[in-house]
Amino acid sequence: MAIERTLSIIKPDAVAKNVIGKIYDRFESAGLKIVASRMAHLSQNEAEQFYGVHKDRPFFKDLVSFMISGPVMIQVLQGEGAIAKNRDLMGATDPKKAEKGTIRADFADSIDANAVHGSDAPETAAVEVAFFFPGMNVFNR
Ligand code: RTP
Ligand code: MG
Repeated sequence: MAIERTLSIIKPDAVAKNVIGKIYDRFESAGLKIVASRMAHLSQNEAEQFYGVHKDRPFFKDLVSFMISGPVMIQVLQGEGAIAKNRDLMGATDPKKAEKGTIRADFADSIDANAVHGSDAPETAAVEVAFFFPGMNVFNR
């Protein structure tokens, strides 16, 4: 399997719960390297752009207001099959349906406040990494 990069966001609920380190440990223990990271408080415009694929969905407004409700931790994860591996670590979108031991099962409260975002395919990963880390701020370690 190829070495990939994927975009991960620790959402405002998990940042507020003080579990950034615990979530980083899940990534590192699974063999994913954090090759870029920064904390940010997204503007409405940034959140709307980032989740633009969902703009016609009924949950879009709630999703955007949740994502701007507090700071987020944004990182690029690198490793073998990083995109699928991160999605496995995250668990299902709805934490009630997420497998035990996944990040969402352990740290998320609801389908809206679901602790983490992860890119879902190579195409979206490339776009999302470039969105938050344009240019050379990703370290090839
Ligand atoms: P994410 O993009 O944040 O990693 O989540 P995901 O791929 O697991 O789910 P996605 O379908 O991309 O939806 C993005 C976010 O929108 C909220 N959502 N609410 N009420 C609903 O039916 C519903 N469906 C999705 C979730 O917070 C989800 O993470
Ligand atoms: Mg998604």
